[in-house]
Amino acid sequence: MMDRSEAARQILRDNDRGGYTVPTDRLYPFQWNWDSAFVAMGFASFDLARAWSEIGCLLRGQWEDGMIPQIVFHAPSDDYFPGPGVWGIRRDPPTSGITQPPVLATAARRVLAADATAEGEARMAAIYPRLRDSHRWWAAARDPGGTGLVATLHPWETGMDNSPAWDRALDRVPTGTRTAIRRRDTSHVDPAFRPRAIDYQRFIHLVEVFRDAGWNPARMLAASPFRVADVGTNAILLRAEKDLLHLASRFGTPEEASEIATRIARMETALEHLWDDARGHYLPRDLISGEAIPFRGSAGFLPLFAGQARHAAALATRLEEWGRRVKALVPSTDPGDPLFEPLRYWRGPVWAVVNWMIAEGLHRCGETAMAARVAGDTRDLIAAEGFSEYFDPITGQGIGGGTFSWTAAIWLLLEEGMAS
Ligand code: 9WN
Repeated sequence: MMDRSEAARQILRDNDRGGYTVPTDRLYPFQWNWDSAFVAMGFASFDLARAWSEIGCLLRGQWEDGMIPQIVFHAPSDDYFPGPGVWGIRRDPPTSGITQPPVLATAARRVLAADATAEGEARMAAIYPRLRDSHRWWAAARDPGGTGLVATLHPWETGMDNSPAWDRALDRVPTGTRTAIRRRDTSHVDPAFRPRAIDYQRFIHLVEVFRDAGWNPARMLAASPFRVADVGTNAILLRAEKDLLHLASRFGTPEEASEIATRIARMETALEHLWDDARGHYLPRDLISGEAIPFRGSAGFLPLFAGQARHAAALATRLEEWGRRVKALVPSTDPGDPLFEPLRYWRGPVWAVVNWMIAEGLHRCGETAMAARVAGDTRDLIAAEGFSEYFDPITGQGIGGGTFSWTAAIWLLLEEGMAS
């Protein structure tokens, strides 16, 4: 039998479509933004050229204003809805018109660390301006008021699509659509494990609002009936800004470095405002009502990934509590929450990528025992069930798509151990 690490490498090779990787065959036949960032880090452990090309292919989809889209449609496929026709964006390659959590600068820094050669430096020098522009886009398009928190306009942008965190905020989104909804996901995996029909109606309604706004960032921000400050996206962006700052000292100008440092200081302060003492967790905020969303999810641990150590001990205690209710950490929803559903996509299951970021963050913030536990649980799940899309935290069963690229990548990253 092939050893698990070789199997992980084989999945990345099998999901390669010529320079970029699909998340998994058929269910997701295009290149996804944050999936590719993790995949690039995974490739960096055995194929540096391929790690760089993963990033390069994703950047082929970058818009002139700096946005890196959620999906790049490099080649046609009927296996996924909504395809390029629904987005109606005429670009080459076609893309979707929203984004996803910005892991890319963090990934690029890690790939460079693995490729400390003149060639690696040259590749990074070419990529750095693109990363700089994408972070400027986040600030200009999603935080024009300079609050230190970026807005997310679609649940797909959070990467945690149907999390209970968005239930209330989504109530404002009408369910009517002009587009016929022809889902393909439910023919690839059990519909009980996927978002519901009504979720999709709202997801597509939002796409239509943005299409009507001509994909103009200011008009989208003003018109969107869904506008939240996602803890995950903001924490990942803060971490990415720190990695970009590191890169700027070698590939950018002093002015750029100070521009990034200014944003970092603002974000560090703003992220702490999402901490809720009574609930002992970082909570997302509904930016339309201005109120905190009283939901405890796995994203609430991600400020640790950004190096926010202030509440590390409290968060480790919370994980211990959750760990008494489940077999495997970290469920995407608090297992004591009535909305917890262990099998339905982002409403309960464990995701290896989120676990890796949480473990990395715990380690970075000095909670090394809990970091080892989260990393160990992740390895055990994959060792027992294979490279599933996600896992039932109660039983450990692997669910969703099999042979998943980012799960394979995380196996390889866990092999390398935690950054010191
Ligand atoms: C929509 C590819 C993506 C992940 C997301 C995950 C899921 C897409 C979908 O799959 O989202 O972007 O159609 O369900 O929620 O995090 O990037 O793996």
